[in-house]
Amino acid sequence: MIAATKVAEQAAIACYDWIGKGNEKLADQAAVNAMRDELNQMNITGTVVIGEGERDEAPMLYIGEKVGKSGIEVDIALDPLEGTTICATSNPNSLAVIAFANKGGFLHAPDVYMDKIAVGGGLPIGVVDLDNSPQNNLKNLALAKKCAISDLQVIILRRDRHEEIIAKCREAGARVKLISDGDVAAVIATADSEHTGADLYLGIGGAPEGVLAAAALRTVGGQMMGRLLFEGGDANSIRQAARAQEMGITDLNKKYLTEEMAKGDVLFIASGVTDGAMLDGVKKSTNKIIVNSLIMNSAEKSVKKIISSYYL
Ligand code: VTB
Repeated sequence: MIAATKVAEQAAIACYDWIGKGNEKLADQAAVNAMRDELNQMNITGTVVIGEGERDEAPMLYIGEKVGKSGIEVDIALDPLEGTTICATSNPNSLAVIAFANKGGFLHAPDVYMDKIAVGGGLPIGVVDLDNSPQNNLKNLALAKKCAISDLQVIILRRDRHEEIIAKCREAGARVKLISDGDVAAVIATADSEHTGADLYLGIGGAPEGVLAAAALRTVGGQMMGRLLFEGGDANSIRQAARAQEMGITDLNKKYLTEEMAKGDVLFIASGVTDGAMLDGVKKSTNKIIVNSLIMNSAEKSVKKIISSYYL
């Protein structure tokens, strides 16, 4: 587990020099290089199933890439820098993220959008549902949490496509927190709603990020639902649907539950790049660099926070 943690830590540290520098691409590249180098030090036979993109588009950490020296066979979902724009503009909640599962543990989600809903642990199964209205979800969540809807905070990506659900949540009386980017961090925040104030995540974001978020929620018994979106009817959406079918997805309209996106034993690690609700970002002093990580282990049912100092 220490080696696995170092993979995320080193990706986060590699971003340090790019925080606030306005260059998403170079920030991401630094994270990818560091994560790949560390992964290749591990005694695993790893296959990237959620990665930086298709082989011909992403030279490193592409879907299907083999990593590690050799050892136990694992599938890997990763995002070396989740929130490249956040990092480039020095805003909150960019993360280096990686998750490990047994072979076949992760949904092989193509790089399309996913409609998502997520809540943290300790709630009745099915308390919220992707197919319910925001009003009904908020009503049921308030009942389960024994609070008023006005006590609930919903996190939603600030996008035009979300205007309607934002309005509906506000009409129902909930508070809405709009974020510029980074829905993996937003979903993870629901796992610790007492501290983060995040009761519900709603909206459309990336499908690979959805699988990573599900991997995190597994440990705390959180609930997430996701449906892949192949909208538009244009050449691109048709190509994406065909690619999803190639990747083994037969029902393009399926509503995936947490365990269907990340099943079996899952180890999820996120290291903070910039300061956020759950994790502090990377800090540097004269002689050391400090990085904070969250380690969620579904087999142990444990969540650990590790602060590492690497001396320069
Ligand atoms: C989504 C979200 C990510 O980028 O992929 C978003 O899941 C991109 O959405 O967390 P748009 O195409 O609407 O800009 C993130 O916010 C950051 O990678």
